[in-house]
Amino acid sequence: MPTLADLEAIYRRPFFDLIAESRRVHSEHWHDHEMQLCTLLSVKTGGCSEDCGYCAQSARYQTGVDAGKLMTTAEVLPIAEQAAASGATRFCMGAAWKGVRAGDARFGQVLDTVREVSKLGMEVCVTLGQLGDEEARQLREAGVTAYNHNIDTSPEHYANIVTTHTFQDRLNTIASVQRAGMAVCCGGILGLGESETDRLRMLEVLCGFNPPPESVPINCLMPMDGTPLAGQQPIDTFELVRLIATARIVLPKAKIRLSAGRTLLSREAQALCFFAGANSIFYGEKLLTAPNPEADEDMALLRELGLRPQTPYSDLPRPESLEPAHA
Ligand code: SAM
Ligand code: DTB
Ligand code: SF4
Repeated sequence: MPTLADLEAIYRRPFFDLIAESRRVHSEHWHDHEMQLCTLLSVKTGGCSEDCGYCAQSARYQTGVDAGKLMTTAEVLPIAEQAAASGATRFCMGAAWKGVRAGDARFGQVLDTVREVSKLGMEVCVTLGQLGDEEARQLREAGVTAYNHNIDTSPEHYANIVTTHTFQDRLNTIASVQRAGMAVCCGGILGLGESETDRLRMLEVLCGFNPPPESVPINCLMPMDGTPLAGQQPIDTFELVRLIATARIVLPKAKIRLSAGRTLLSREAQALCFFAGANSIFYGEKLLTAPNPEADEDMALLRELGLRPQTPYSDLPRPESLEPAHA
């Protein structure tokens, strides 16, 4: 397991040496020309009890995002079908909740939705906040492939950003997800006023997971009006590429997702991130509340770079319900 000093040494290498090495590691573990395309849907938007300082969906800040109701299965299904038809390989549903409890009617509704969406052939990811072993077991049984729960920053910086739950709460949820046998999707945000060392500490924590995360979203802060972090400056592209390259080297089997913030990056900056090892993006014109590049712009960029969408489940066990029936 790399120490912080190991991570610093990798991260600080001359830029071209760093990205040449991350590209080498990438080619050893992945099909060079594949990109995972994940579509996001906010199934329950806004009104969240938590005070995450970057988030437009916290009820504590005047962001202009109103609290919505949980979408029904019938509302979600056509959107998921459309995502599958336009080439998405993973469908990720997010809810602005502190967490979920087994037996709660709204959690039951999410389970029903997962059961239906998982029949469409895409990988199914959900991000619902904190959970325990029983909730994780039920999600797994309903057909969830991966659970997204980010640590977001270093353990040292976390309390400057969120006070309504702790870094340890995040780790506890991730441990329940792992015990249930779901893949863990866990990463963070750059641009929260953290130092480069904080970013590497975040990677150090991710490297300590057993097993390591299946996917690692790297979000660039989308500054949200009304939140405490509304005035943050965008992060430097070379710092972003260095972090992606370092993540690729130390987490060779994880999908590295260039997540929120691509609307703030040029096509060339995105290409550099892909070269350095990012092999997954959010696909579709909306994230949860924030904008994302248009789907046809992204398809054009992939074509330009000679990249193609990754087949669902190409590196994960396929659920029984999707196996071809035996005669
Ligand atoms: N409530 C759940 C939770 O906190 O895990 C799920 C939804 S939450 C919006 C999922 C993730 O989105 C956060 O952990 C954070 O990494 C990312 N995110 C939220 N707002 C963001 C922003 N303004 N810019 C970049 N990433 C953001
Ligand atoms: C993740 O790491 N990024 C996504 C997903 N997991 C759920 C969310 C990005 C949210 C960006 C801000 C917004 O849309 O409100
Ligand atoms: Fe709520 Fe999640 Fe936003 Fe935090 S990041 S305020 S927990 S929706």
